Formats: sequence, structure tokens, C-alpha cells
Amino acid sequence: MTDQPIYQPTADVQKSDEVTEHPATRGQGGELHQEPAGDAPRLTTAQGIPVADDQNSLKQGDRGPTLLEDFHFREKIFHFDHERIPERVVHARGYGAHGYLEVTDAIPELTSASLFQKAGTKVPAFVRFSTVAGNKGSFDLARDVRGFAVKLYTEDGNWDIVGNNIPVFFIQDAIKFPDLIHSVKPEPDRGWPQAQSAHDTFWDFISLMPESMHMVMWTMSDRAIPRSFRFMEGFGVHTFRFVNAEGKGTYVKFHWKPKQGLQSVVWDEAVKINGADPDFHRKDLWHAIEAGDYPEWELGVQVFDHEFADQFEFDVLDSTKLIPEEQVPVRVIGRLVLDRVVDNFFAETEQVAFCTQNIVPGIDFTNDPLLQGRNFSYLDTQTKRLGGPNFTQIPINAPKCPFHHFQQDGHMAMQNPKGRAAYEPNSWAKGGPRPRPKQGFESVAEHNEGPKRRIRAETFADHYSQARQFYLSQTKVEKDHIADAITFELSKVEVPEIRARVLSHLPNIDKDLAQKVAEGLGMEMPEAAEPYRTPIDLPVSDKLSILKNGPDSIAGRKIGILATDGADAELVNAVKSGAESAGAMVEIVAPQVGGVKLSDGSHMPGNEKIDGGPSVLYDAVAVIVSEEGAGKLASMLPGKQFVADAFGHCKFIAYSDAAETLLNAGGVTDRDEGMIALKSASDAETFLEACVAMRFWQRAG
Ligand code: HDD
Repeated sequence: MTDQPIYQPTADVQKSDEVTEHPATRGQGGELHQEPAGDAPRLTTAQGIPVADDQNSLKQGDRGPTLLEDFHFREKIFHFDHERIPERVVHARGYGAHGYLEVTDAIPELTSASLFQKAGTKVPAFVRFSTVAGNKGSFDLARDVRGFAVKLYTEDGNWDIVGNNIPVFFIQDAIKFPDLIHSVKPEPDRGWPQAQSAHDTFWDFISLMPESMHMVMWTMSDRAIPRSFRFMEGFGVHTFRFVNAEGKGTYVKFHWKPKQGLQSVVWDEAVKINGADPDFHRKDLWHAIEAGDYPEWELGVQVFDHEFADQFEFDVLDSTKLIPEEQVPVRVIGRLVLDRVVDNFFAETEQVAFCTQNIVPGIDFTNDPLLQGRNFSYLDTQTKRLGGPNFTQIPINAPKCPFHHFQQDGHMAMQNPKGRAAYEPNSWAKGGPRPRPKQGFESVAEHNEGPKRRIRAETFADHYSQARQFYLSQTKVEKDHIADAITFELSKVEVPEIRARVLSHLPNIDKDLAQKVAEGLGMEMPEAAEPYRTPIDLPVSDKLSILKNGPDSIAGRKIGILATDGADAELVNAVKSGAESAGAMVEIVAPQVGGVKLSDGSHMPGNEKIDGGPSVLYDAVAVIVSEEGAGKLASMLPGKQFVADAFGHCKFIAYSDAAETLLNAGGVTDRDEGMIALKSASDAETFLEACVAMRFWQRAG
């Protein structure tokens, strides 16, 4: 033992409400001289053995080799080495929250599902939102479809509605799913691009699959860059079935409609948010729930019968088609509320296992060939990802109703039955669970026949009509965004033949769109692709547009106030309190995160330093600065960009007199109606009222 003090790497921990000071240190003689502070539980190994020192591995001599005998060290490193499970092969990046579904309109005439028998019934829910293509560590604002997967823990078991924020899909038959996903994922030789469809292989595949055209219109629209999970619609996509107590089936499509309204960002904003805050969407959900501003969606159903299905222009089993709400209105039957963040991301969000085949009595599948394939894929993928068949025993996946079965053993089996009967039927008096012919799940007794063939039904053959309907249903701004997005994506495609092949599909959707994209790319318009079936003209559907279905208040939005020392206190407080009382969140962006001293001498704490709080993080901004503060910001790039971007992204901007210097330095010289001068506190109201429109689109031309 040396006479020198023994070096201990543990720094003293700063005291706060949540942090206690308990550096476990050894004295000069090597003896442990400080027990953990307070009543903290003792640190143990996973086997429960108390740990004396968690800072140093066991060594032979102070500078000698680490000993294999150190079971605490070995267990800790071994566990760490095994801490990751395979990420989801798609939808790897996601974020979940808990809540409930409350039934607002009972529908026993349509379905025997237990939850829909009585208005007011509440069932627990877990929802996971996701992007599709990117890996687990990718950024939130990728141009991509968003997963909208809902697990409902009903009295009759778990019902998973594994949907997206887009009501249609790229392909009609599940056998093409691996091809679709391989084409969008990083290319196999070079390993890029991450979380992006703007590359050769994706567009090559798309150009060869005309059935994808409808979905591509959606993914090139602003639907694929939502402002937040809270402002997205969700769709079950496939046609499912409701089955009532008499066994009568009715077709149904499921919809989630955000009470917060729909909202997306513009592409330049998405790119910049990815840099400024790659976790933008997950943080948004977390902060809203933590603030008690619980996001809510209406559960809506489109219910229709065989007669409608037979006369509908398209096949209701074709997932590349939707049923316009004008044709079959959405009936609201419930509300989904997310009111609790997860306790542990891995245990809940990462381990949750959604499966399309999880349905309950009263719900049934249809023969949609995409759905049929999914019903195989999800169980298979969960078994691989979570390591075995007992993933249903993980608390987030376990039913919350009583459940009894004879499945047993396997990796990590936690629920192990007692007794001798592990089979059914058996003749033991207490032999365990028995099937219930009347209450158990039964499939609709559908009659199917025909030759066994690999074939796509003729009724699936129209590839362009609904793509055209979607495009024509958009506002001018939204149409421009679609054209810009296709142009951008194709400009990243290196092989001219692929660009030309994609372009050749567009005249079948809309000639002006095709022309715009061709001009944007600087290409000659190639000959239009020969459609298998000539597209038909369909009426415009307003429900397909985001801007026609925007919010009706600024509740749940985020206003950024750029303030400096000496900023007019009355104005800052008027914008802040006005926004907060309208249900919006407010953040102060300042030259220093410590905050600012306002004109009345009061201190306003900052939320972001200007470099870390660009205007893309906010729905609208107020620039309330002193002359001196404006001058300083005008000499800083982040200051100039703050106002230039807010203006360029068509946001409403409120500004104090002194802000003129900064606005001009940022190149914002127009004072259009989206720019609201704050002369007195009452102008804050004008600004906040204008913000309900979310953007001053007239600026976009
Ligand atoms: Fe899928 C995950 C949605 C077609 C195979 N899918 C997954 C998730 C969502 C969807 C939201 C993430 C669930 C979560 O948060 O954990 N998928 C869809 C929709 C589709 C669709 C709306 C078309 C209508 N999917 C689809 C097909 C197949 C798959 C055709 C395969 C035949 N999907 C999977 C999967 C995943 C998955 C490989 C990956 C991780 C997982 O299941 O849990 O099984």
C-alpha cells in the first residue's frame, strides 16, 4: 500500500433537488470511508450482491492488471455489450406516449367489439409515431411517411391499428414490400443516403411501379414534413371489417383526426430543423404532454357495405386507393388522448411490438393483399427483434385483460403456469382455460373461390386517377410545394434515364405539374407513359389538403420572442401573456441564455441562446429589441438568419421599432401584412390573431 493519497476520479456532485452528494471514495489506506448518502438504496450487482466500489476495477497492484475474478466488472461490461436489440427494419426512429381511447358514440349495431358497446368506455392506449426509412438515430424532419401505430388494451385483448399519416400506400401486394424498402434505404454498396428518398434507387423503383404514383403525390406533398406528430392525421389505410353480434360484416376504414388541426413545415425549414434540433418531433410531444397540453385525435370511421364497394370506382381491397370523405363521410366515434410520457424509452417505446394481426372480436380483416402479407410479417419481425416468442410478456405488450393459454417455455419465459396440464383439451378438473364458442374470436364466414394463381386483379389497374385527384385538390401553395419537392428529389437522381422515366408518369397526373418539374430540372418533357388504364376525372376533395383543414387557434403552437437587454417590457409581456393565455408556448431567444434585462429593469430568463434558437423552431416570432441590442444582433449571422428565415418561411413576424435595424440587416425590407408593427401592447393581440392562419402564404407569391 502506498503512502500517497489514492487518486479518485469521482468529482463532487453539485447539490440540487434531484442530485445527492455521494462520491464513493476510498481513504488513503484503501478503506471505504463514505457510505452512500441519505437513504439511497444500496448499489448491487444484478445478482443482488452489494457493491463496495463502482469506480475502480479489481487490480493486482495499484498499476497492475485487472483481474478476471472481478465479477462486478465483468457483469457490468457484459450487460453493456448486450444492451442493444436490432432496430426495426423499417420505422426504426419513433417516439411513443401513453393515453386512452374514449368511446363517444356506441356502435353495437356495427360491431360486437367490447369497447364500442357503450359511450364513455375508456381503454388504455399506447401510440408510437415514427419515420419509415431512417435508422434509429436519424433526424425527425426527414421527408417521409410517418407511422401512426396505436395499441388499444381492450377487455378482449390487444387491438393494434398499425397505420400511417397517409391513407394510401406505395404498393398493392405485400410481396413488393422488401423491394420498396430496399430501394429507399441507403444503397447497399455506398451506405447512403440516410433517411432520404432523394436518390437513384428509390426513384428507379418508383418509376417502374406506376401503382406507387398516388402515394408519391402524398410523400412529395407537405404531409411528409409535418410540423409535429400532434398536427398529423392518422389512417388505418386498409379496408377492415366491423362484425356485429349477428355475425354481419360491414366494411370500415379508420381515421385519426387531430383536434389541433393539420400543419406542416416548408422544406427549407425541415432541412434547417434537422440541423438545429434533430429531436424536434419527439421533444414536441414530450413537452406538450409534460405541460398538460394533451394531444387529442378523434377516432373516425368510414363505414360502407358491399353495395357501395361494388359501385365504387376502385377496388376497396387496393391500398393505393382511398375513399374520399365526400363519398363516405367520416363518423366520429371516439377520442384518443395522449396524457403520459414514457417512464423508460427502451422498455416502452423500443420494446413495444405492434402487429396488424392483433384484432379483437368484432373486428376482422379483408382480403387486401397488403394486409394479408402484413399479418405474417409483424409477428415474425417481433420475434426476431425482441429475441423470442415471449415478447408478449413484456409489460408494454402484455394484455391488460385477464389472459390464459398453454404457450410455455422459450427464452425469458416469465409467466409460467402451475400444474400438469400444458395442453388442450385435457381432462383435469382444474385443467386450465377452455375455448368459448360464443364469445371467442370468429372470422367472417366469407366465401372465396377461384384458381390458385399469382395474379393482380384487374380492379387494381388504375394507377393515376386518384393521384390526379389528390394533386388537383390542393391549394396553389401546396401544388407548388409538390412540384418543388419532385424537382428537388429528381435533381438528386444521378441517372438521367431514371429522371426521365419518373417525369413520363407526371402528364397522366397533371400536365402543368409535369411541365413545371421538367422546367425545374432543365429537361425536355419525355413522351408520357402509356397508362394501363386511362385515368378518369374525379371531383376535387377538400379534405385532402392540409391548408384547407388548418387549425382554428394558436393553441399548442410555439411563439419565439427574440429579445435583448433594454427590450420594451410592456411589449414582451403582452406577447408572452397573450400567447400563453391562447394556449401557445412561448420561448425567449436572447443573445445569452441567461436572459435579458427588460426596459423596466425586470429580468426575463432565456430559453435559447440566439445560435441555438433559430426561428425555424417557432411557428411565429416577435422581435422585441433595444436599439443597441438590434445593432449587435445585426452584426451576427444567427441574428440576421433569424429574421431572414422567418420571413422566407412566410411566418408572421411582430417587431418593435428598434427591430428595423435587424430586419434590414437580414434583408427583410418588405413590410407586408404578415409583418405586424408593435407600437403598443394592444398590437400584440393583432399579431396573435393573425398567427391563427399560421403562415402568411401571400408572401410566397
Ligand atoms: Fe409496416 C412496422 C405501418 C406495410 C412490415 N409498419 C410498421 C410500423 C408502422 C407500419 C406504423 C411501426 C410500428 C411501430 O411503431 O413499432 N406498414 C405500415 C402501413 C403499411 C405497412 C400503414 C401499409 C398500409 N409493413 C407493411 C408491409 C409489410 C410491413 C406490406 C411487410 C409485408 N412494418 C413491417 C415490419 C415492421 C413494420 C417489418 C418493422 C418493425 C415492426 O414491424 O414492428 O414488420
